[in-house]
Amino acid sequence: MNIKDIRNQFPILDQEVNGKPLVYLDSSATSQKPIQVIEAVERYYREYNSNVHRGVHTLGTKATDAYEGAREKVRKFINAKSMQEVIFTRGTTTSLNTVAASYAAANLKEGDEIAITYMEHHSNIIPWQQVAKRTGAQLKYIPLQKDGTISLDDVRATVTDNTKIVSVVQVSNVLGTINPVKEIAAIAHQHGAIMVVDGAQSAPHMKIDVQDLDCDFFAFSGHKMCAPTGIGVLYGKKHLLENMEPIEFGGEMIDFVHLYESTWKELPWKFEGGTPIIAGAIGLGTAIDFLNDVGLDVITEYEHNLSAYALEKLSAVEGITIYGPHDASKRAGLVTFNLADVHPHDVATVLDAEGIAVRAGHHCAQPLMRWLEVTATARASFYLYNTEEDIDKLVEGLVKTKEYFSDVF
Ligand code: 7TS
Repeated sequence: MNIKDIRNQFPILDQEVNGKPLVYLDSSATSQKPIQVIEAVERYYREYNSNVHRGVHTLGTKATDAYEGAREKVRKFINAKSMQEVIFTRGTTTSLNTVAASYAAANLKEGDEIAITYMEHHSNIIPWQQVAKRTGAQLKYIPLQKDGTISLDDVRATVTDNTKIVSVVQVSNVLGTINPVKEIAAIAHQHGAIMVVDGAQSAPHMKIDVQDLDCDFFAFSGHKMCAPTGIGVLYGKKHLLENMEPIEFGGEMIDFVHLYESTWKELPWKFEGGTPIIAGAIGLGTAIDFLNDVGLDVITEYEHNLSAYALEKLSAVEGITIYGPHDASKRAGLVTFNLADVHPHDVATVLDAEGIAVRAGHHCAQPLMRWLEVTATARASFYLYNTEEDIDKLVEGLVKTKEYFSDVF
Protein backbone atom coordinates (compact mmCIF):
# COMPACT_ATOMS: atom_id res chain seq x y z
CA MET A 1 0.00 0.00 0.00
CA ASN A 2 1.46 3.32 -1.07
CA ILE A 3 0.25 5.76 1.55
CA LYS A 4 1.06 8.81 -0.60
CA ASP A 5 -1.13 7.45 -3.40
CA ILE A 6 -3.90 6.69 -0.94
CA ARG A 7 -3.78 10.16 0.62
CA ASN A 8 -3.81 11.78 -2.81
CA GLN A 9 -7.17 10.15 -3.45
CA PHE A 10 -8.71 12.00 -0.47
CA PRO A 11 -8.84 15.66 -1.53
CA ILE A 12 -10.13 16.87 1.86
CA LEU A 13 -6.91 15.85 3.59
CA ASP A 14 -4.90 18.38 1.62
CA GLN A 15 -5.87 21.48 3.58
CA GLU A 16 -4.93 23.59 6.56
CA VAL A 17 -7.19 23.91 9.57
CA ASN A 18 -6.45 26.78 11.94
CA GLY A 19 -3.25 27.43 10.01
CA LYS A 20 -1.97 23.86 10.47
CA PRO A 21 -2.09 20.88 8.09
CA LEU A 22 -5.22 18.88 8.87
CA VAL A 23 -4.69 15.72 10.89
CA TYR A 24 -7.99 13.86 10.69
CA LEU A 25 -8.34 11.37 13.53
CA ASP A 26 -12.13 11.00 13.66
CA SER A 27 -12.86 8.28 11.13
CA SER A 28 -14.89 6.24 13.61
CA ALA A 29 -17.44 9.07 13.53
CA THR A 30 -17.30 9.28 9.75
CA SER A 31 -14.57 8.50 7.26
CA GLN A 32 -13.35 10.82 4.54
CA LYS A 33 -14.34 10.11 0.95
CA PRO A 34 -12.00 9.26 -1.93
CA ILE A 35 -12.30 11.19 -5.18
CA GLN A 36 -13.77 8.12 -6.96
CA VAL A 37 -16.77 8.16 -4.63
CA ILE A 38 -17.27 11.92 -4.93
CA GLU A 39 -17.12 11.61 -8.73
CA ALA A 40 -19.48 8.62 -8.86
CA VAL A 41 -22.12 10.58 -6.92
CA GLU A 42 -21.54 13.64 -9.11
CA ARG A 43 -21.76 11.54 -12.29
CA TYR A 44 -25.11 10.13 -11.18
CA TYR A 45 -26.56 13.60 -10.64
CA ARG A 46 -24.94 15.10 -13.76
CA GLU A 47 -25.54 12.28 -16.20
CA TYR A 48 -28.30 9.86 -15.23
CA ASN A 49 -30.26 11.13 -12.23
CA SER A 50 -33.58 9.26 -12.33
CA ASN A 51 -35.78 7.28 -10.03
CA VAL A 52 -35.27 3.52 -9.94
CA HIS A 53 -37.51 0.51 -10.59
CA ARG A 54 -40.16 2.71 -12.26
CA GLY A 55 -40.09 4.04 -15.79
CA VAL A 56 -38.80 2.23 -18.82
CA HIS A 57 -36.82 5.25 -20.00
CA THR A 58 -33.08 5.05 -20.54
CA LEU A 59 -31.94 7.14 -17.59
CA GLY A 60 -34.23 5.22 -15.26
CA THR A 61 -32.79 1.94 -16.47
CA LYS A 62 -29.26 3.24 -16.03
CA ALA A 63 -30.00 4.41 -12.48
CA THR A 64 -31.69 1.08 -11.63
CA ASP A 65 -28.73 -0.90 -13.00
CA ALA A 66 -26.29 1.21 -10.97
CA TYR A 67 -28.41 0.93 -7.79
CA GLU A 68 -28.87 -2.84 -8.10
CA GLY A 69 -25.23 -3.20 -9.22
CA ALA A 70 -24.22 -1.60 -5.92
CA ARG A 71 -26.31 -4.20 -4.07
CA GLU A 72 -24.39 -6.97 -5.79
CA LYS A 73 -21.11 -5.31 -4.76
CA VAL A 74 -22.32 -5.25 -1.15
CA ARG A 75 -23.38 -8.90 -1.40
CA LYS A 76 -19.90 -9.91 -2.50
CA PHE A 77 -18.24 -7.60 0.06
CA ILE A 78 -19.90 -9.41 2.98
CA ASN A 79 -20.23 -12.77 1.19
CA ALA A 80 -24.00 -13.00 1.52
CA LYS A 81 -25.54 -15.95 -0.35
CA SER A 82 -28.06 -13.85 -2.22
CA MET A 83 -28.71 -10.22 -3.06
CA GLN A 84 -32.16 -10.78 -1.56
CA GLU A 85 -30.40 -10.74 1.80
CA VAL A 86 -28.98 -7.25 1.27
CA ILE A 87 -31.31 -4.42 2.26
CA PHE A 88 -30.31 -0.80 1.78
CA THR A 89 -31.09 1.34 4.83
CA ARG A 90 -30.03 4.74 6.14
CA GLY A 91 -27.27 3.20 8.25
CA THR A 92 -26.54 0.99 11.22
CA THR A 93 -29.13 2.74 13.38
CA THR A 94 -31.94 2.10 10.91
CA SER A 95 -30.76 -1.46 10.29
CA LEU A 96 -30.81 -2.36 13.99
CA ASN A 97 -34.15 -0.61 14.50
CA THR A 98 -35.57 -2.65 11.62
CA VAL A 99 -34.57 -5.92 13.28
CA ALA A 100 -36.01 -4.78 16.60
CA ALA A 101 -39.26 -3.33 15.22
CA SER A 102 -39.93 -6.15 12.77
CA TYR A 103 -38.30 -9.42 13.84
CA ALA A 104 -38.15 -8.83 17.60
CA ALA A 105 -41.57 -7.21 17.98
CA ALA A 106 -43.20 -10.20 16.25
CA ASN A 107 -41.20 -12.95 17.92
CA LEU A 108 -40.68 -11.88 21.56
CA LYS A 109 -43.07 -12.51 24.43
CA GLU A 110 -42.99 -12.17 28.18
CA GLY A 111 -40.25 -14.28 29.74
CA ASP A 112 -38.02 -14.09 26.66
CA GLU A 113 -34.61 -12.46 26.94
CA ILE A 114 -32.41 -10.28 24.77
CA ALA A 115 -28.68 -10.31 25.54
CA ILE A 116 -26.36 -7.41 24.70
CA THR A 117 -23.12 -6.12 26.28
CA TYR A 118 -22.01 -3.07 28.24
CA MET A 119 -19.95 -1.85 25.28
CA GLU A 120 -22.83 -1.27 22.88
CA HIS A 121 -23.48 1.97 21.02
CA HIS A 122 -26.87 3.50 21.89
CA SER A 123 -28.11 2.22 18.50
CA ASN A 124 -27.67 -1.32 19.78
CA ILE A 125 -29.27 -0.63 23.18
CA ILE A 126 -32.32 1.58 22.77
CA PRO A 127 -34.14 -0.41 20.04
CA TRP A 128 -33.93 -3.46 22.37
CA GLN A 129 -35.09 -1.45 25.40
CA GLN A 130 -38.08 -0.29 23.39
CA VAL A 131 -39.06 -3.71 22.08
CA ALA A 132 -38.53 -5.23 25.53
CA LYS A 133 -41.05 -2.72 26.92
CA ARG A 134 -43.54 -3.49 24.16
CA THR A 135 -43.31 -7.27 24.43
CA GLY A 136 -42.52 -7.88 28.11
CA ALA A 137 -39.16 -9.43 27.22
CA GLN A 138 -36.17 -8.75 29.45
CA LEU A 139 -32.91 -7.07 28.42
CA LYS A 140 -29.79 -8.69 29.90
CA TYR A 141 -26.19 -7.49 29.81
CA ILE A 142 -23.15 -9.68 29.19
CA PRO A 143 -20.51 -8.23 31.56
CA LEU A 144 -17.06 -7.03 30.46
CA GLN A 145 -13.66 -8.10 31.67
CA LYS A 146 -11.49 -5.47 33.38
CA ASP A 147 -9.51 -4.88 30.16
CA GLY A 148 -12.69 -4.19 28.16
CA THR A 149 -12.97 -7.58 26.46
CA ILE A 150 -15.75 -10.17 26.53
CA SER A 151 -15.15 -13.63 27.95
CA LEU A 152 -17.06 -16.47 26.33
CA ASP A 153 -17.70 -17.89 29.81
CA ASP A 154 -19.67 -14.73 30.59
CA VAL A 155 -21.58 -15.14 27.33
CA ARG A 156 -22.38 -18.76 28.30
CA ALA A 157 -23.51 -17.60 31.74
CA THR A 158 -25.82 -14.89 30.34
CA VAL A 159 -27.33 -16.62 27.32
CA THR A 160 -29.94 -19.21 28.33
CA ASP A 161 -32.74 -21.12 26.67
CA ASN A 162 -34.93 -18.06 27.36
CA THR A 163 -32.65 -15.91 25.22
CA LYS A 164 -34.16 -15.24 21.82
CA ILE A 165 -31.80 -12.53 20.55
CA VAL A 166 -28.10 -11.87 21.15
CA SER A 167 -26.86 -8.58 19.72
CA VAL A 168 -23.19 -7.62 19.98
CA VAL A 169 -20.89 -5.05 18.46
CA GLN A 170 -18.02 -6.57 16.46
CA VAL A 171 -15.63 -3.69 17.16
CA SER A 172 -16.32 -1.27 20.01
CA ASN A 173 -16.35 2.39 18.97
CA VAL A 174 -14.90 3.32 22.38
CA LEU A 175 -12.68 0.48 23.56
CA GLY A 176 -11.56 -0.67 20.11
CA THR A 177 -12.10 -4.25 21.32
CA ILE A 178 -12.58 -6.85 18.57
CA ASN A 179 -15.24 -9.22 19.84
CA PRO A 180 -15.43 -12.96 19.01
CA VAL A 181 -18.83 -12.63 17.31
CA LYS A 182 -18.49 -15.96 15.46
CA GLU A 183 -18.06 -17.81 18.75
CA ILE A 184 -20.85 -15.79 20.37
CA ALA A 185 -23.13 -16.65 17.42
CA ALA A 186 -22.42 -20.35 18.00
CA ILE A 187 -23.42 -20.01 21.67
CA ALA A 188 -26.59 -18.09 20.70
CA HIS A 189 -27.54 -20.80 18.22
CA GLN A 190 -26.99 -23.59 20.78
CA HIS A 191 -29.82 -21.95 22.75
CA GLY A 192 -32.02 -21.35 19.70
CA ALA A 193 -31.40 -17.57 19.78
CA ILE A 194 -30.58 -15.46 16.74
CA MET A 195 -27.34 -13.48 16.49
CA VAL A 196 -27.29 -9.81 15.47
CA VAL A 197 -23.95 -8.14 14.78
CA ASP A 198 -23.38 -4.38 14.87
CA GLY A 199 -20.68 -4.07 12.22
CA ALA A 200 -20.51 -0.26 12.10
CA GLN A 201 -16.86 -0.20 13.20
CA SER A 202 -15.77 -3.51 11.69
CA ALA A 203 -17.04 -3.57 8.10
CA PRO A 204 -14.86 -0.56 7.09
CA HIS A 205 -11.69 -2.15 8.44
CA MET A 206 -11.74 -5.94 8.12
CA LYS A 207 -13.00 -8.68 5.80
CA ILE A 208 -16.57 -9.60 6.64
CA ASP A 209 -17.98 -12.99 5.77
CA VAL A 210 -21.52 -13.27 7.09
CA GLN A 211 -21.70 -16.96 6.17
CA ASP A 212 -18.54 -17.74 8.09
CA LEU A 213 -19.72 -15.69 11.10
CA ASP A 214 -23.06 -17.45 10.76
CA CYS A 215 -24.79 -14.35 12.10
CA ASP A 216 -28.49 -13.93 11.40
CA PHE A 217 -28.36 -10.15 10.92
CA PHE A 218 -25.41 -7.84 10.25
CA ALA A 219 -25.74 -4.03 10.27
CA PHE A 220 -23.33 -1.40 8.97
CA SER A 221 -23.08 2.18 7.67
CA GLY A 222 -21.64 3.39 4.38
CA HIS A 223 -20.36 6.70 5.71
CA LYS A 224 -17.76 5.05 7.94
CA MET A 225 -16.29 3.16 4.95
CA CYS A 226 -15.64 5.91 2.40
CA ALA A 227 -19.23 6.14 1.12
CA PRO A 228 -21.67 9.05 1.47
CA THR A 229 -23.80 9.62 4.56
CA GLY A 230 -27.38 8.34 4.49
CA ILE A 231 -26.71 4.86 3.12
CA GLY A 232 -26.26 1.67 5.10
CA VAL A 233 -27.00 -2.01 4.96
CA LEU A 234 -28.98 -4.62 6.80
CA TYR A 235 -27.95 -8.15 5.96
CA GLY A 236 -30.36 -10.83 7.11
CA LYS A 237 -30.68 -14.55 6.46
CA LYS A 238 -33.30 -15.05 3.78
CA HIS A 239 -35.56 -17.40 5.73
CA LEU A 240 -35.79 -14.82 8.54
CA LEU A 241 -36.37 -11.83 6.27
CA GLU A 242 -39.01 -13.73 4.33
CA ASN A 243 -41.04 -14.17 7.50
CA MET A 244 -40.69 -10.56 8.63
CA GLU A 245 -43.11 -7.71 8.02
CA PRO A 246 -41.84 -4.43 6.58
CA ILE A 247 -41.77 -1.47 8.97
CA GLU A 248 -42.21 1.22 6.32
CA PHE A 249 -45.14 1.13 3.94
CA GLY A 250 -45.79 3.05 0.75
CA GLY A 251 -44.35 3.22 -2.73
CA GLU A 252 -41.65 0.88 -4.08
CA MET A 253 -42.29 -1.88 -1.55
CA ILE A 254 -45.69 -3.11 -2.74
CA ASP A 255 -46.88 -5.66 -5.23
CA PHE A 256 -50.67 -5.12 -5.35
CA VAL A 257 -52.63 -2.47 -3.49
CA HIS A 258 -56.36 -3.00 -2.98
CA LEU A 259 -58.70 -0.78 -1.01
CA TYR A 260 -58.22 -2.53 2.31
CA GLU A 261 -55.34 -4.95 1.70
CA SER A 262 -51.96 -4.88 0.02
CA THR A 263 -49.21 -7.34 -0.78
CA TRP A 264 -45.48 -6.79 -0.65
CA LYS A 265 -42.75 -7.09 -3.23
CA GLU A 266 -40.28 -9.89 -2.79
CA LEU A 267 -36.98 -9.48 -0.95
CA PRO A 268 -35.12 -7.22 -0.59
CA TRP A 269 -37.48 -4.54 -1.91
CA LYS A 270 -40.28 -5.12 0.60
CA PHE A 271 -38.00 -3.46 3.16
CA GLU A 272 -37.18 -0.47 0.93
CA GLY A 273 -40.34 1.67 1.02
CA GLY A 274 -40.20 5.01 -0.79
CA THR A 275 -37.63 6.36 -3.21
CA PRO A 276 -34.37 4.79 -2.09
CA ILE A 277 -31.02 6.44 -1.40
CA ILE A 278 -29.89 6.05 -4.99
CA ALA A 279 -26.80 8.28 -5.06
CA GLY A 280 -25.74 6.90 -1.67
CA ALA A 281 -25.97 3.30 -2.82
CA ILE A 282 -24.02 4.07 -5.98
CA GLY A 283 -21.40 5.84 -3.84
CA LEU A 284 -21.26 2.82 -1.53
CA GLY A 285 -20.66 0.52 -4.50
CA THR A 286 -17.76 2.73 -5.60
CA ALA A 287 -16.38 2.86 -2.05
CA ILE A 288 -16.40 -0.95 -1.99
CA ASP A 289 -14.49 -1.02 -5.31
CA PHE A 290 -11.95 1.37 -3.78
CA LEU A 291 -11.52 -0.69 -0.58
CA ASN A 292 -11.24 -3.93 -2.60
CA ASP A 293 -8.59 -2.36 -4.84
CA VAL A 294 -6.49 -1.54 -1.80
CA GLY A 295 -7.40 -4.88 -0.19
CA LEU A 296 -9.21 -5.34 3.11
CA ASP A 297 -6.41 -7.52 4.49
CA VAL A 298 -3.88 -4.84 3.61
CA ILE A 299 -6.02 -2.20 5.33
CA THR A 300 -6.45 -4.35 8.46
CA GLU A 301 -2.71 -4.93 8.76
CA TYR A 302 -1.83 -1.30 8.07
CA GLU A 303 -4.26 -0.08 10.73
CA HIS A 304 -3.12 -2.72 13.18
CA ASN A 305 0.46 -1.45 12.93
CA LEU A 306 -0.76 2.11 13.22
CA SER A 307 -2.75 1.42 16.37
CA ALA A 308 0.13 -0.55 17.94
CA TYR A 309 2.33 2.51 17.24
CA ALA A 310 -0.33 4.82 18.70
CA LEU A 311 -0.72 2.68 21.83
CA GLU A 312 3.02 2.73 22.39
CA LYS A 313 3.48 6.48 21.79
CA LEU A 314 0.37 7.56 23.69
CA SER A 315 1.17 5.33 26.67
CA ALA A 316 4.34 7.36 27.11
CA VAL A 317 2.40 10.63 27.57
CA GLU A 318 2.46 11.53 31.26
CA GLY A 319 -0.95 11.59 32.91
CA ILE A 320 -2.77 9.71 30.13
CA THR A 321 -5.32 6.96 30.79
CA ILE A 322 -6.01 4.69 27.82
CA TYR A 323 -9.24 2.69 27.85
CA GLY A 324 -9.75 -0.76 26.38
CA PRO A 325 -7.35 -3.64 25.92
CA HIS A 326 -3.67 -2.67 25.98
CA ASP A 327 -2.82 -5.72 23.92
CA ALA A 328 -2.80 -4.38 20.34
CA SER A 329 -3.81 -7.78 18.92
CA LYS A 330 -7.19 -7.52 20.68
CA ARG A 331 -8.15 -4.16 19.25
CA ALA A 332 -8.85 -2.18 16.10
CA GLY A 333 -7.68 1.25 14.93
CA LEU A 334 -8.83 3.68 17.58
CA VAL A 335 -7.54 4.87 20.94
CA THR A 336 -9.82 6.36 23.58
CA PHE A 337 -8.16 8.23 26.41
CA ASN A 338 -8.28 10.93 29.04
CA LEU A 339 -5.48 13.29 29.96
CA ALA A 340 -5.29 13.66 33.75
CA ASP A 341 -8.08 15.96 34.93
CA VAL A 342 -8.39 17.95 31.71
CA HIS A 343 -11.91 17.68 30.33
CA PRO A 344 -11.88 15.81 27.00
CA HIS A 345 -13.70 18.71 25.34
CA ASP A 346 -10.79 20.95 26.36
CA VAL A 347 -8.34 18.36 25.02
CA ALA A 348 -10.21 18.30 21.70
CA THR A 349 -10.35 22.12 21.58
CA VAL A 350 -6.59 22.54 22.09
CA LEU A 351 -5.91 19.81 19.53
CA ASP A 352 -8.27 21.50 17.06
CA ALA A 353 -6.21 24.68 17.32
CA GLU A 354 -3.30 22.49 16.12
CA GLY A 355 -5.35 21.24 13.15
CA ILE A 356 -5.95 17.86 14.81
CA ALA A 357 -9.53 16.50 14.71
CA VAL A 358 -10.45 14.06 17.49
CA ARG A 359 -13.81 13.31 19.04
CA ALA A 360 -14.68 14.08 22.65
CA GLY A 361 -17.79 13.10 24.57
CA HIS A 362 -19.65 9.95 25.53
CA HIS A 363 -19.45 8.51 21.99
CA CYS A 364 -23.11 7.41 22.18
CA ALA A 365 -22.15 4.80 24.76
CA GLN A 366 -23.34 6.16 28.11
CA PRO A 367 -23.65 2.76 29.85
CA LEU A 368 -20.05 2.07 28.86
CA MET A 369 -18.94 5.49 30.17
CA ARG A 370 -20.53 4.58 33.52
CA TRP A 371 -18.76 1.22 33.45
CA LEU A 372 -15.48 3.08 32.84
CA GLU A 373 -16.46 5.50 35.66
CA VAL A 374 -16.00 8.57 33.46
CA THR A 375 -18.47 11.02 31.97
CA ALA A 376 -16.58 11.50 28.74
CA THR A 377 -13.34 10.68 26.94
CA ALA A 378 -11.31 11.83 23.95
CA ARG A 379 -10.87 9.45 21.02
CA ALA A 380 -8.44 9.30 18.11
CA SER A 381 -9.55 6.93 15.37
CA PHE A 382 -7.61 5.87 12.29
CA TYR A 383 -8.24 4.79 8.75
CA LEU A 384 -6.13 3.74 5.80
CA TYR A 385 -5.11 7.37 5.06
CA ASN A 386 -3.56 8.05 8.49
CA THR A 387 0.17 7.88 9.13
CA GLU A 388 2.60 7.52 12.03
CA GLU A 389 3.31 11.22 11.50
CA ASP A 390 -0.36 11.94 12.34
CA ILE A 391 0.12 10.08 15.62
CA ASP A 392 3.36 11.94 16.36
CA LYS A 393 1.44 15.20 15.86
CA LEU A 394 -1.29 13.97 18.20
CA VAL A 395 1.31 13.20 20.87
CA GLU A 396 2.88 16.65 20.39
CA GLY A 397 -0.60 18.18 20.63
CA LEU A 398 -1.26 16.35 23.88
CA VAL A 399 2.03 17.59 25.33
CA LYS A 400 0.93 21.13 24.39
CA THR A 401 -2.46 20.49 26.00
CA LYS A 402 -0.70 19.47 29.19
CA GLU A 403 1.38 22.64 29.15
CA TYR A 404 -1.72 24.73 28.53
CA PHE A 405 -3.49 23.19 31.51
CA SER A 406 -0.31 22.86 33.56
CA ASP A 407 -2.10 23.98 36.71
CA VAL A 408 -3.99 20.69 36.92
CA PHE A 409 -0.84 18.56 36.81
N1 7TS B 1 -22.83 1.21 16.17
C1 7TS B 1 -21.56 1.57 16.40
C2 7TS B 1 -20.60 0.60 17.00
C3 7TS B 1 -21.15 2.86 16.04
O1 7TS B 1 -19.88 3.22 16.27
C4 7TS B 1 -22.07 3.75 15.46
C5 7TS B 1 -21.71 5.18 15.15
C6 7TS B 1 -23.37 3.31 15.23
C7 7TS B 1 -23.72 2.03 15.61
C8 7TS B 1 -24.41 4.16 14.58
O2 7TS B 1 -24.09 4.36 13.26
P1 7TS B 1 -24.94 5.35 12.34
O3 7TS B 1 -24.18 5.42 11.06
O4 7TS B 1 -26.29 4.77 12.21
O5 7TS B 1 -24.96 6.65 13.07
N2 7TS B 1 -20.64 5.65 15.89
C9 7TS B 1 -20.20 6.92 15.99
C10 7TS B 1 -19.08 7.27 16.72
O6 7TS B 1 -18.38 6.48 17.32
N3 7TS B 1 -18.89 8.59 16.63
O7 7TS B 1 -19.86 9.12 15.87
C11 7TS B 1 -20.68 8.09 15.46
